[in-house]
Parts: sequence; C-alpha cells; structure tokens
Amino acid sequence: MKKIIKILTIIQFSFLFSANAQSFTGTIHTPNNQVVEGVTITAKNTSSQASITVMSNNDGTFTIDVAEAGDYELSFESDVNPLNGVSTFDLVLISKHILNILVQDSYYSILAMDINGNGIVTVFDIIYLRQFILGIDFIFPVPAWRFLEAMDDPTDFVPLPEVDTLHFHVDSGETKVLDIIAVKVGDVNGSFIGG
Ligand SMILES: [Ca+2]
Ligand SMILES: [Ca+2]
Repeated sequence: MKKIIKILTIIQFSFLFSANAQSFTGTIHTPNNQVVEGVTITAKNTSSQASITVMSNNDGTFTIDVAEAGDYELSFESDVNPLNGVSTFDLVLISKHILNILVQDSYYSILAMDINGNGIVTVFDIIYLRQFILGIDFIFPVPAWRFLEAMDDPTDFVPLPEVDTLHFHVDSGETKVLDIIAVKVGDVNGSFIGG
C-alpha cells in the first residue's frame, strides 16, 4: 500500500510539473526552406519583464521554456552571413520592381528589397545595396535579417504582419509551435544557402 501511495505521489508530482511547463518552439527558415542557425531569440514576459535568450540550432530549430504562462514578446536578431545570397542579380530585380517591369508581389520579397527598412522600395535601396555588394564602407541600415511568422498568403499584406518583434500568448502547459520565416535583406530571389 505504501508503495502504491509513493508511486501515485510521483505521478501526481510529474503531472504538476508538466502542467506548469510551457514553451515556445519552432523552426526558422527562409521562404525557400533553407534553415537559419545562430539566430538570437529573446522571449520577454510583457507583465513581469522576465526574459530568456536562446539561439537557433544548426537545423534552424529552437525551444524556449518559460516560467510563466502569459503574454510574450519574442525578438529575433541575426547579423550572420550578411552577403550570403546577395548579388548584383538582386540589384537587377530591385530595379525591375521599381520600374514595374517585373513586380515582386510577395511581402517576403518586399522585406528583402527594402534595404534601409523604411517600408518602401525605392532607388535608395539600390544605392545602399550596391555599396554593400561593392564593400564600400557599409553597414546595413536595418538588421541583415528580418523575421516574421510564416504568412498564409505572402501576397496579401493586410494586415501587415509583425516583423522582428512578435507577440504571442502561451497558456499554462502549452507548447506554442511557431513557423518563423527569415528574410535575408538584399536577397530578393532567395538564393541564400543555409547550413
Ligand atoms: Ca526602402
Ligand atoms: Ca540573391
């Protein structure tokens, strides 16, 4: 009898433990499904301000266990591989977009083309990117990578999705699974190679 009570207590304890554990987990990948490692992800509880930071693994996955259920702000940052996937061909694509010759209709492409991060694609973005490709004393005006939740339809911009700092609610015991798109700024045709 004693033994049974002991086992029941252990079961109860593990149940309590699992009921209290909640987490955010997911994979970070480009629109072309290249996984992106080394992304710094910070989850901050918007009430307590308690925060925890992890990095995405080699396969683009991440898991953040958080102490409390509630509302969280997840920030994604990376300046890894800023030139990977960026070439003069991307410059040509931005020019064609501006001239209405070949319009990029995906929001992921808009983020890739908006080098100075002001929300619009103009000739200034071409100037910035050209400087970058030529290695002329250049740092990205915005982070080299932008992050957002995968969109159901990337050609539908209404409402505009959150970028870089995303907001989520996690319930007690919930594992919130996220599908995160990483856009390499400057890589309009998605030629970034991960891994
Ligand atoms: Ca711009
Ligand atoms: Ca490219």
